[in-house]
Amino acid sequence: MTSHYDHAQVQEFWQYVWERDDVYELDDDAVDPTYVLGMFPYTSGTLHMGHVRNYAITDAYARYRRMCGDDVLHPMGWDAFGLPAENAAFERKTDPRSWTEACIRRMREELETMGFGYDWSREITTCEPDYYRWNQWLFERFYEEDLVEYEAAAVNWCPDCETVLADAQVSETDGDRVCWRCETPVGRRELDQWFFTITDYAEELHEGLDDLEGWPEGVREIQRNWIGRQEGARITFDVSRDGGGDDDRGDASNAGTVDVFSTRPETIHGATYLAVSPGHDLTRELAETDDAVAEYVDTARTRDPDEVGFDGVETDATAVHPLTGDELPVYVASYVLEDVGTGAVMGVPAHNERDHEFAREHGLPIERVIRPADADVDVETKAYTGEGVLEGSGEYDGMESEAARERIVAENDALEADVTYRLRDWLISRQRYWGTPIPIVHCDDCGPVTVPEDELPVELPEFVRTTGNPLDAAEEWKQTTCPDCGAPAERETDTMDTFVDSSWYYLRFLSPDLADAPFDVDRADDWLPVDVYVGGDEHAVLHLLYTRFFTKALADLGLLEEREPIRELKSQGTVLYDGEKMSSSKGNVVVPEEYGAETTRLFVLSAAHPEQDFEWTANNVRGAYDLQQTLYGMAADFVDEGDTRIERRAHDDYVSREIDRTIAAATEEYERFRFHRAATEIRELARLLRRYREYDRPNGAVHRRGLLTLAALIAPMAPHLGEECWNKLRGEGLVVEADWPEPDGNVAAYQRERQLVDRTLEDVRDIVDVADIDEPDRIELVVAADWKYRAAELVADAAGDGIDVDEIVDRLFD
Ligand code: ANZ
Ligand code: ZN
Repeated sequence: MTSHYDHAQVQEFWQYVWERDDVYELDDDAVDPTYVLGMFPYTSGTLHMGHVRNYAITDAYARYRRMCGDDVLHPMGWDAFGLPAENAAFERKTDPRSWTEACIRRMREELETMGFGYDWSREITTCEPDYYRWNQWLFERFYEEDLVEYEAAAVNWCPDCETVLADAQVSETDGDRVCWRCETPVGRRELDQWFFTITDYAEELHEGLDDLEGWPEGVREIQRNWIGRQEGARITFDVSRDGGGDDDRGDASNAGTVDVFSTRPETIHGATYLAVSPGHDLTRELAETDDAVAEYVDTARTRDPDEVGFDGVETDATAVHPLTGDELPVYVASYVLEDVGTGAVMGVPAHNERDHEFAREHGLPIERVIRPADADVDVETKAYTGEGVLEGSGEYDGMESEAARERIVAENDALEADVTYRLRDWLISRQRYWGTPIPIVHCDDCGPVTVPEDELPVELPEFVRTTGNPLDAAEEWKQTTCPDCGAPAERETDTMDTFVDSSWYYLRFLSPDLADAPFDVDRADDWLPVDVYVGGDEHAVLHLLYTRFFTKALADLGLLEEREPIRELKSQGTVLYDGEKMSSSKGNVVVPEEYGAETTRLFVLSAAHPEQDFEWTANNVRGAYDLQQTLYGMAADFVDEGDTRIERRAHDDYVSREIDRTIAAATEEYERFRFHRAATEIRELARLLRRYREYDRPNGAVHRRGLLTLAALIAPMAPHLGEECWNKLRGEGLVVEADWPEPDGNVAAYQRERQLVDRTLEDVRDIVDVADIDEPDRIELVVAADWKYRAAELVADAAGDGIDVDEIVDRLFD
């Protein structure tokens, strides 16, 4: 008789028991617990398949470690600030807080349905003043440490709504960038905004990547590119102005010097012009007296920053080549980026593609100074950017470019070795409501002043519906007095980028209720870093880079010992559906009604390695469902049958050793996050145990141990099923709190023996052509003391009459 596994009832029951017994709560006194974290979800209102996979992975690992005897920290919280809540509130005539709270309730329920084992006593929600006050507090500590800057930066501006638009609020219509609400073409505007100077840590962020051995190389490479460390030289050019080109005025004024950054300083003899960005100091100076420059700067500024053309304007300034003394024209050009390097370049058209384009456009000379190995290369048509031998470079002629690169820098005062980074400072200002208010008061006399610590948090005022930033409209909230001089002053109305919230949330889980600090520093020294962090690889840069930056900054503030937040990082692959990324719009497939929530977990874990993409198919889900039914049915049958054999025979030893082998193999797979392979081991053992039972009346102790092993091994992936089987077999205790199984015997010795048997079997089959030997027969064969002889006998049997067993044995063992 088989009992049906009623998943709904089973899930509900064990979830109740776990909660009643607080099994997932971590004691604050724990010493160095294993910290397992999944990227906390944005409170969109519903879990999608990516979340389920993410959290199934962390949950399985957390449960595995717990059964291994570790204290485990496995918390959950909500990334609750951000524009979507504000938009939803605007559209649904509610407010972001109510909307977000409703989302959290629903999502928490969904997580609970899945049976994930979180320590909910540590739940955090970033939009709560209890949480975001620490964003403000940290902002102020950063401010004191000069990690905060207030500078003009361009924003998207809708002239009709008179409001700043986030990038996500800019739509593309026929190549035009328009406002998402009124479809007016979007312009650019300069506003003073707040930055974290992450670039102060560029070198450490770059260098530290080499040591992050627990991170996927792909993610490290993305960060490396993002940081964009480049070695090269800073080269100083004297620049002078010829006041309009009229000789008789004779008042050429010295405009000073311009530094350029180049990764190829050895090409300096090929420089035929100098170009500065529209935002460069020299440009500003030139624009005062040169209308053409002023006009060019105006048009360049309103343009979309992403579309780089090779337009530019020649100026009346002249640069002196520091090595040859030649005079070079100076241009203002928008392809020279203001915040890259020094915001100025020496133009080497023969060896740099962009300079080549610019030179062609403006009729500038192209002078080859590196001879490529391939004589056919013509730098008039295309820049040659490779290495080669120097020519047209005076005393450096004939040198290899790589060697000359260092030499030229070492031997000339105008050149100095330098490093630049592509990484920009982190603009944290958002002209939106639903975020952490930046704790600043603007005073006419004192400038920006930080809000005193004892006045934190600066809480958000009530939400009002407006097209612009509701904080601008909150007059009463905005008007305040200057903390320094007491004069009337206005609050900063920018809020923080939500990536600030997620940069340190992993720390808040250590002591979520702490009232006088963002986190308990002693516990942080003890519990950190995060041992395993799992999430989507779309976070390879922003979030994961900001978190690293925060950790280093906090260490420099004396709050942390660790300088890296995450030891091991796992980026989970995508769940596909008909070849596309699975999304909520594909229907409610997260929790298939007929199979139950746990089937989903088991399926996403057993389908593929966590880092691999896989296809969601009804068939494969069915496979996970069947495994559940099988394991449950086996435990139920065992209990129902009762009557078992006590005496022990040879093949019982075989099964016993197979149980040991499975434990060892599955443990290894769990260690390496290869849950899909652990599932395969489990399936195989289940198959063996079924045949064991069919073969003969099984030994009760061996059989029971096998079934308990299955319950324990499946429990991290399918905890409800694990509990149900465990409970059936033992009648007491929880599998979540059970010890991870250990082999009874010597697995290594047994492995060798098994290999030997397999090889012998093959040999036998080489001699006598028979079909595959059945598993039950093999069981007997393997466990028998005189197995070699019996192997031969068996094969002979299978092959039929006329074969002499002794002859086979002779041939096998001589
Ligand atoms: C002269 C030179 C000669 C360069 C040469 C390269 C090759 P990539 O090209 O990605 O390796 N650069 C420096 N500052 C810049 C700015 N503000 N805006 C635009 N371009 C800038 O990046 C390094 C090169 O980018 C630098 O090396 C510089 O051009 C250019 F045969 O200097 B090079
Ligand atoms: Zn003041």
